[in-house]
Amino acid sequence: MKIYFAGSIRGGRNDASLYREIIDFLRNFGEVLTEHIGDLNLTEIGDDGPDDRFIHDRDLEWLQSADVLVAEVTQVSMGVGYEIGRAVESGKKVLCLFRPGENRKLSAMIAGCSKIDLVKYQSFSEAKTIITDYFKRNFISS
Ligand code: 6K6
Repeated sequence: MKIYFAGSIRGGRNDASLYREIIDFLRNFGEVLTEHIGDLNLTEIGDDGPDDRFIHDRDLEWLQSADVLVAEVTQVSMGVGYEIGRAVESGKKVLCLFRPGENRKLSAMIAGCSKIDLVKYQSFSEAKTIITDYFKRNFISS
């Protein structure tokens, strides 16, 4: 099972430690291709890595090879939105995790897409339950 985790980078790193926790938990279900998204040293401005064309092409290759995209969509990110759209177009399974809050409204293009499984939550412990149920329902036959 290959899992592509998507979370904001240039959109803002406020949730980076939550991404780390989710990635660590996702490892119980398969190989997470995008562990770097939970790297607390990765900042939105860091640009000492590979160039943007390389990042885009490499990440899309990983996305195409994945069985499922799990996206944390609370922190608005163009890159995450783009990855979700590409995954939906490719017929991939997509789970989006969103923490509702004051002044936080999810884009209608994610909230309104019937091909996306969208689950609202508040805590990491709730996220763990949601992820476990999702993988059991979709990938683990009883
Ligand atoms: C690093 C530091 C600043 O910018 C970078 C770019 N490096 C990236 N490395 C790996 N994946 C990336 C990078 N930039 C964007 N992505 C992909 O888009 C990831 O898979 C994330 O899920 C998503 C984040 O998009 P933005 O728009 O928030 O950057």
